[in-house]
Amino acid sequence: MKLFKTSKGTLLQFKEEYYVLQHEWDKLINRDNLYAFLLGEYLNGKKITAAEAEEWHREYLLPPIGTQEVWAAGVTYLRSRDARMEESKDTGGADCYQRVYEAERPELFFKSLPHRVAGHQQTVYIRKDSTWNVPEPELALYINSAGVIQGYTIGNDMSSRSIEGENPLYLPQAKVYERSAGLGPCLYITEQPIAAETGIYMTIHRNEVRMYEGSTTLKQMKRLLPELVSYLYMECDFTTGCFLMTGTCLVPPTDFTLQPRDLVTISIDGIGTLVNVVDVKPAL
Ligand code: DO4
Ligand code: MG
Repeated sequence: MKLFKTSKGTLLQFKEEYYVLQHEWDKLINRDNLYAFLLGEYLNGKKITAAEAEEWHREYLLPPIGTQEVWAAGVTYLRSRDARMEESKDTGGADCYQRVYEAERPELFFKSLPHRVAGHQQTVYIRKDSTWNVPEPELALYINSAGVIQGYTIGNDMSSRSIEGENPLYLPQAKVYERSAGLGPCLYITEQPIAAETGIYMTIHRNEVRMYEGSTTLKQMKRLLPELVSYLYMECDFTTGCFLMTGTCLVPPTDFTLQPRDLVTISIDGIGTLVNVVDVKPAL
C-alpha cells in the first residue's frame, strides 16, 4: 500500500486503485499497525480514477512528511566507509570511519526539519561553499512514536564531501542546509518488513547525458534496521514519529561533483522513484 501526501489531501494507492482519505497526515501515520488500519479504512475513502490520481501526482504531490524530524545513519555500508576514508585521508580524519563501521554504536545524526525537505520532482540544493557534492540514495524509515517501523520511503541525503573531508567535525555543515534532504514519492506500507533483496538504484543525468549509474541491495547493509531505531529512540522521544535515512551504499567516482540542473533519480523496489533537480539556494 502507498500513501501520497498532496496539497489536496491524502491519497492511498491499494493495488491499482486510488482512494482519498480524510485523515490529517500525522494522526494517520502515527499508529500501531498502520497496514492493518489502512486495510480496514480505505473503503471509507472516496475512490478516484487512475487519470485523476495521475493529475494529483503531477500537480499536487508533497513530500510524505508532517511535523517529523529527519535523522540519518552513516557508514552502514562498506562502500560508504571506504569513500569517506578516501576523502579524509589527507586531513587525518579517516580512522574515525573505520572505527564507527566496526563499533557497536551506530553513527546517527540529525539531518533535517520538515521545512527543509524536498519531495519528488522538487529541487535539492548544493552548497556554494562546497567544491564536491553528491547525492546519497538511502532507504528511509518512518518510525511511529512507539519506536516501531510503520513504513518506508526513499531518501536523498545530499552531502558535501569537500566539507566533511576537511574535518569530520564539519559534518553538520556538510549535511544540514536548505533542501539537503529529499524524501518521497510516497510512504510505502507493507505487512512484512522490507526484504533484504530489495534493490536501490541511482542515476545522475546532465543535459540528458547519463553521468552516473549504480545499484545495490539492502543486503549489503552491515546493521539491522531495528538496531538503528533502538539507538535513535534510546534517549529521544518523537511525539509524531520520525524519519530515519539508513545510509548510502552508492557513491559516484571521486572525480564527480554535482552541478546545477543535474537530475538525480533514485528508485527502490516496491516504493517507486524519487527525482530531484539540483540547484543552489537563491541569494536572499
Ligand atoms: O559519516 C558521515 C555520514 C555518512 C553517511 O551519510 C552515509 O554513510 O550515508
Ligand atoms: Mg548518508
